[in-house]
Amino acid sequence: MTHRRLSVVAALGLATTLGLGRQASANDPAKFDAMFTDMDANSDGRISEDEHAAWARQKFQRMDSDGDGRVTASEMKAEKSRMHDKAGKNEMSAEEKIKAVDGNGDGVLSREEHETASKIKFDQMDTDNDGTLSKSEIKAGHAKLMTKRASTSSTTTTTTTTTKD
Ligand SMILES: [Ca+2]
Ligand SMILES: [Ca+2]
Ligand SMILES: [Ca+2]
Repeated sequence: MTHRRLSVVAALGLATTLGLGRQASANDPAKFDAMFTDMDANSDGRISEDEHAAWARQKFQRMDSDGDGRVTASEMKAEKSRMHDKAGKNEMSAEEKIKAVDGNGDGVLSREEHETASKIKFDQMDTDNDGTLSKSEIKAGHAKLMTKRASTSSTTTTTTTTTKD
């Protein structure tokens, strides 16, 4: 009797575990909340430009494991796996992320380049231009910025205008 009941409980437990396992992804809401709380130093529920800059600096320092003030693609990847952050299907690779903000094109992210990029990111995410980021602004912005823009090529089509006299 008791044996039978135990196996039913075990089967239910297994089903739940499997179901939850499939849900765990990079867009984990609990992970997002933790990140937001981390950024929101004064806990007012909004991220100011200073809070965002401070958080970005911290993130840079975490990624820069050898402390030389530059983040390579492999340092970026190592930090990602330390955080158990799996890349989304359409997420840019570390190389692509660096390339997007690599001002001098050396394939390495400098502290200044990271700072400039995070400032630009802040402005892009602040869609209502109130100088702070709400939770939903970050959520929307993060998803947009980290995803490969498939349509970029269409906007860069060269217009061949032949000027005739
Ligand atoms: Ca705040
Ligand atoms: Ca480094
Ligand atoms: Ca805003």
